[in-house]
Amino acid sequence: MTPRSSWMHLDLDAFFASVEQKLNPSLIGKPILVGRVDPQGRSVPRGVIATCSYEARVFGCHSGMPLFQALKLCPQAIVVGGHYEEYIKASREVFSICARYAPKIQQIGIDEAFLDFSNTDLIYPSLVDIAKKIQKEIKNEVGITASIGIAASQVVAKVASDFKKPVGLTYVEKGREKIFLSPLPIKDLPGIGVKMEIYFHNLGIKTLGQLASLSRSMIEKFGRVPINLWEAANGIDTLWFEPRSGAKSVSRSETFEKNSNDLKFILAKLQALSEEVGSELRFNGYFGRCVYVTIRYNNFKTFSRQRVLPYPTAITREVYGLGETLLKELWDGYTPLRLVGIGISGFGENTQASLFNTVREKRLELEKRIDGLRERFGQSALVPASVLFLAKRKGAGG
Ligand code: TTP
Ligand code: MG
Repeated sequence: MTPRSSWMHLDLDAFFASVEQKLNPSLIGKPILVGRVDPQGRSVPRGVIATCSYEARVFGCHSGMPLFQALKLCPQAIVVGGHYEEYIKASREVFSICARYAPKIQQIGIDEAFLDFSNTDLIYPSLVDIAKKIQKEIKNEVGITASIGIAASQVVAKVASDFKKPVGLTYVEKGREKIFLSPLPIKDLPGIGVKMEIYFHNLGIKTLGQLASLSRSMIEKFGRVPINLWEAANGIDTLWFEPRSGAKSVSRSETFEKNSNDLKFILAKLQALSEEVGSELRFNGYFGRCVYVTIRYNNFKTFSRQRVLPYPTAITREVYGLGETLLKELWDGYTPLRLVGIGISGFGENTQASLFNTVREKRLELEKRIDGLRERFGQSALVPASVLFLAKRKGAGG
């Protein structure tokens, strides 16, 4: 039997927004923006939205758009706060459903994964049927929807999952890749970013078909254009998605409701953000070495500082510990801040470099157990004392 590669790419639809709709069914069918709300439930017109429901996309709203702009486009939209722990829980449930069928899963983000069905023709004569089953089980058991693309290569499967959203299912037969890609705008190909899109548009190249029809030597002359993007447009499979290459860093930041120069408040925010960063690290099995902190003053001037840990970590306490040091070095201590953020990059193996390994391993295990408890009983089940202080102040800055 000749080896046969078959990939499914699954991407959840309007993921955070769908989870919010599931948690509060009165939001179903309505335009919602996942942004921030104050303790009275009023929307906070600062910061950007993480995502929005498809009902809001009709008005032109999209991920990463400033909240005030999204509200201008769609004034009737309902703004809901993010429940990060619920997203992680839903994501785990989704990928455990995928694992019922897919022999191998390569997760590349919180809401997307490649399912490797290569050489499974004998057990699964129809991958379309399997994809339908997966979609149905996700809908029934998790209460949200997914779009799926099926193709012989990862890149085409990924483009296919995005082809008809939401609740899309697109199968691109082997040999028909080029025909499928041809009419699509070049930005639909992963790897073609905004800059390259402008570059091609200036040359009059708008579709993947136009890109594919250029000669190899012409592409080579462009120099700046990776040849494997042109090959992908031609249906030649040379693009490969490294497992977990989706994330080069994990970070969280928050714009305060009111600017604050209260160190206790700012550190409590930093701790809460570190908890989210740590939990995402552990969820994805990442270990990072380089911690960075960002602050933004009320005049929008933004500063960052980073430092490398002696060993890669996924321990919240270590991320926060270095973060606190960096924040104190970075901030002048009196000018009010508008935003604080923390992140970690430099992912590598969980090397056993320290003499205090067993202590660190135990701490990691403890934090993983806390993740599990939070997943079952909610984020507030176990809250560090400093973050509890935030709850008492109802999230307001000083
Ligand atoms: P995406 O899959 O890019 O978006 P989506 O699932 O909301 O919508 P689509 O139906 O087009 O797939 O991202 C998954 C989640 O990641 C998204 O729900 C929110 C979060 N996210 C951010 O927090 N910031 C961002 O800029 C983006 C793009 C996503
Ligand atoms: Mg998605």
